[in-house]
Amino acid sequence: GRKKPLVIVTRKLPDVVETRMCELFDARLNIEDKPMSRSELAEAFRTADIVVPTVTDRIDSELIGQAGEQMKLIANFGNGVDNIDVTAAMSRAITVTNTPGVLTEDTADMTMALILAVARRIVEGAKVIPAGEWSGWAPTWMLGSKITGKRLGIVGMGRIGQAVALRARAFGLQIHYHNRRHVASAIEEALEATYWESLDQMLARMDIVSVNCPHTPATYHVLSARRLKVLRPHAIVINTARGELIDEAALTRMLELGELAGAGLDVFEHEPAVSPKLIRLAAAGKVTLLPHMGSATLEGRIAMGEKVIINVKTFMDGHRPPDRVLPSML
Ligand code: 8YV
Repeated sequence: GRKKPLVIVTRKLPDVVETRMCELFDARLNIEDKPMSRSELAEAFRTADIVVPTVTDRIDSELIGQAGEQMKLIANFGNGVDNIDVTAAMSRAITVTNTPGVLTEDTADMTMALILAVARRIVEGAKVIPAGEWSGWAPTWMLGSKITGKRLGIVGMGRIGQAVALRARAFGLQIHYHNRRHVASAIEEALEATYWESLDQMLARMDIVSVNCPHTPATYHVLSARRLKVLRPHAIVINTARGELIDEAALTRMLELGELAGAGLDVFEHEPAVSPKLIRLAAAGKVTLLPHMGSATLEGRIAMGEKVIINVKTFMDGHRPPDRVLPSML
């Protein structure tokens, strides 16, 4: 029969995904799950027909420039494609796909979890009993801030932003959002969501702000030092999207100075490095820090793998893969 395409997968994926990949493709897996070095990645691009990278692989123009003639598809295991120079891939006629839709709910759940954790001091509280430090209930101890009735401002009202809004509604939060455009009016009405064309004007009025947009050149530091200053001192900031969306140093400074009430961060500007200042703020109960776990469910990872497989298979069959990413989408 037809020669199976060589598919190089850069990281360890769930067993069921790897098994299926081996049935369908000539798949080269990463059994030890050590991230590939730069030269290993370059070698992959020289030899593979298809590469399946993750957020931890930087697929820049230099790497794409080294791709062999046979290299035709980058099937990202992940939704965000900020790790890939999509324009450079296009110019080499390499198709790029991602895995949208299947991590929406899990990421929105984690956003809600961080809102609750920060506002209700869950992480701080959870340390008390194991530390043997609980001497009993007291009326004014461990007081957080009420969620119900507060204003949530969502920056980026795509699939994940809308899923956050849906959850937040059930908690009695008032939904506000900034986006390039209005969402469909039926959705806006169902969520009783208020659209803000001006991000600054929205920020000035919010109790909680959650960023849920992709990281692109246009959204880099969308919460810049200047914009963070617009927030009121009781506001909390949540990020389950990408670290680059927020000026992390400026955010940290404001938290240290008490110019913001708290933050819940699942992503960072220089992952996996997290500044000692942020870690100190976590120890002081000001921020909750999670290690990029937003989409980390077994079901979600398997669904992401299935998406990758469908994209690869469709592409190999000579059709347009369902989750093709175009530079115009970024
Ligand atoms: C993963 C994510 O952590 O899909 C994304 O954009 O951030 C997460 O699902 C990662 O991207 C997998 O490559």
